[in-house]
Amino acid sequence: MSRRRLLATGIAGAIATAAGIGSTTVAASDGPAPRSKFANFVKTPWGAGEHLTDYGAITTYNNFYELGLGKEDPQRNAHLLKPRPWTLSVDGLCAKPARFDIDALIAAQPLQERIYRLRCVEAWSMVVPWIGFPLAALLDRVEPLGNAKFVAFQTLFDPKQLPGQRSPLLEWPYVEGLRLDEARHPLAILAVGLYGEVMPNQNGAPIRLIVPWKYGFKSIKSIVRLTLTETMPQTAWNRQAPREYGFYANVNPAVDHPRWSQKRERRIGEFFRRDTLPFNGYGEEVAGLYAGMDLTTWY
Ligand SMILES: Nc1nc2c(c(=O)[nH]1)N[C@H]1C(S)=C(S)[C@@H](COP(=O)(O)O)O[C@H]1N2
Ligand SMILES: [Mo]
Repeated sequence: MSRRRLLATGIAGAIATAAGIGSTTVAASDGPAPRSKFANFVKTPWGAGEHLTDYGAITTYNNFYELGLGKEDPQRNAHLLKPRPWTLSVDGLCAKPARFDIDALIAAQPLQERIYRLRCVEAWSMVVPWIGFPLAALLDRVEPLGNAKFVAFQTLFDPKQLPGQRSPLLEWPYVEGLRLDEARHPLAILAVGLYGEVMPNQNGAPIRLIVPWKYGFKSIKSIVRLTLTETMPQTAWNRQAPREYGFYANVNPAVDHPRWSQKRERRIGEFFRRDTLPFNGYGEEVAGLYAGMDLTTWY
C-alpha cells in the first residue's frame, strides 16, 4: 500500500510539473488515487444556475465498458489504466498531422470550465463541470484539408489496461465520429478534467470528447487517435446495433430507442424524472447544424 501511495504521488508530481498543474495533491477519500488540481482555467457562462451532480456520483456511476459493465466497475478497475505518459495522434486529411504528448498539449491550451448536462442514451443524466478546451483548437493546429468531412476518434487499445477489451462486447477499440462542422462547433470540447481536477481514469483519462447535445456514448473516453476523413467513420455502438444507435445520436425526446422511451430522464440525485429536451437543451446553439435533415431518419 505505501509503495502504491509513493508511486501515485510521484506520478501526480510529474503531471503537475509538465502540465503546469498546481501542486495541491489531496488524498482521495475512496482510495490511493491522486487528485491533482488544475491551477489555471477560466470559468465560462455555460451551465450557470445548474445544480452540479456530486463528485462522488460522477466518479462512481460510469459507463466505460473497457473497465467493466456494472456502473461501479470502472471506478473499481480504474487503477489498471495508466494515463501518463500518453500520446494523442492526429492524422488523415490534414496539412500538419502530429503526435502530441498529453501534458505538452494541455500546457499549450488555455483551459476552460464548461458545466454541461450529460444525457446517456439509457435515460439518466448528470451535470458535470468539465475542464477542457475546444476540439476546434486542436483541429486548427493540424489544418484540416478541404476534402476532410468527418473526424474519427479512437480509444486506447490495450487489454492489459482495459481488460474489458478481452471480451467481445463491442468490437475494440471503441471508436466514434463527428461530422467536421459538429467537431468544430464551439460546444464540442476535449475534456482533461472535472471539478477543477485532473480527469479520473474512470471518466476517460487523460483526454476524452464531450459533445453535450448528443447521447453520452458519442463522448468517447481515453482517446489516442483522431483521423480526418472524407467518408463517415464507423462508430462503436452503431456497428453493434445500427437500428438502436445512429451516427448522429442527437438527444431527441421525439425519437424513442426501439426498446425504451426517450421522452424523460432520471437526473442522478433527483427523485422525479425530468422531461428530456431536444438536443439536450442546446438546440439554440446547435439545431442549425441539422437544418433540412430528417432527424427521425438520421437518429
Ligand atoms: N471508450 C469508451 N468511451 C465511452 C464509453 C465506453 O464504454 N467506452 N461509454 C460512453 C457512454 S455510454 C457514456 S454515457 C459516457 C459516460 O461518461 P461518464 O462515465 O464520464 O459519465 O461515456 C461514453 N464514452
Ligand atoms: Mo451512455
